[in-house]
Amino acid sequence: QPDNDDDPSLLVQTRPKTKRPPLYKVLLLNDDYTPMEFVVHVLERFFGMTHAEAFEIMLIVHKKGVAVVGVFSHEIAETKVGQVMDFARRHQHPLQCTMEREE
Ligand code: NFA
Repeated sequence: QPDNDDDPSLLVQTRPKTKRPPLYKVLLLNDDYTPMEFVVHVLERFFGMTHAEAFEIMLIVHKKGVAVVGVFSHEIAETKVGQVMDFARRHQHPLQCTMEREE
């Protein structure tokens, strides 16, 4: 039998690798036309926020240009982005929602 006891390339893995799947930030972007109340409604409807929470986050987006409105698995994040974009388009508002992998 070959003896690999002194080959360092075969002995480097010490920790068990239990890599978790990446998470994705869902971002809401400001624009000049979408009504504030519509954005508040979106945050209540699709992100489970109370009216007060939704109003607070809406104002952050309005003032800073963008905010993270939730962090999800890839599949859930894609669903949220799609729901917001469809809802905005159906109401003819230019509201933009995107997702970004967390570092
Ligand atoms: N800036 C928009 C307005 O003044 C409100 C808004 C907030 C739009 C957050 C998009 C996102 N009507």
